[in-house]
Amino acid sequence: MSIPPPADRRDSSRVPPGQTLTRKFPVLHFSHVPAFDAATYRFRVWGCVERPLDLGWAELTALPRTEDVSDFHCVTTWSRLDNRWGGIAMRTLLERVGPTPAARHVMVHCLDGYTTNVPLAALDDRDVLVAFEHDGQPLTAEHGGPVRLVVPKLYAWKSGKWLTGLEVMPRDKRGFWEERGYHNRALPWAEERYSWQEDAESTKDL
Ligand SMILES: Nc1nc2c(c(=O)[nH]1)N[C@H]1C(S)=C(S)[C@@H](COP(=O)(O)O)O[C@H]1N2
Ligand SMILES: [Mo]
Repeated sequence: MSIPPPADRRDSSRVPPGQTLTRKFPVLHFSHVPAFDAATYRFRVWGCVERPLDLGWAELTALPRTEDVSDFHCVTTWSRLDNRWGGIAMRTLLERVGPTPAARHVMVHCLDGYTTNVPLAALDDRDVLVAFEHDGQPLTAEHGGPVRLVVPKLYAWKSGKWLTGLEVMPRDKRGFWEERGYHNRALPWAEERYSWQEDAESTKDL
């Protein structure tokens, strides 16, 4: 009897083109880890929504939780499989706020001033979480703790760390990296890394 290889070496069908697997969990951000203060923290959802949210830390962390296992692909070419994220399902939040008919895109806002844009349709997926935990442990500060967004089907720069809010918009607008040469849509399976690769469809609402 032979010992089976680890899942991440066995299953190359789960690794998008141009990506390499890692079992580590690299840390990437444009600046420093921001100071988090639960006493002053607010989580807001505003813009094209019927019922805007403005929650303190205790209120946010009291919302119903779920877990989901997904793969994480960074544009710098590492992929990490089977991340078990724990947090609030984005669909739960979307039900609460009720996007209006005009809602099309979302700007993700973070404590360090980082922003990133995603189509509302990309957030409306069962693997999208407002996460507090990773692989059974509270998120470390360097990985966005205590709270980050996780959008596994897009390159990792769309998963804002130290999440503070979601601005629901009628049109599209580029976030931090999208303004600096990264692809507006960022689908790993299509290798949408850089803005020079963009087509009309991926920028149609800008
Ligand atoms: N707030 C914030 N979120 C961020 C970033 C950042 O600079 N600030 N960097 C992004 C980038 S480029 C990547 S690849 C992932 C990395 O997440 P990790 O450090 O947990 O691996 O976080 C994304 N989220
Ligand atoms: Mo990144």
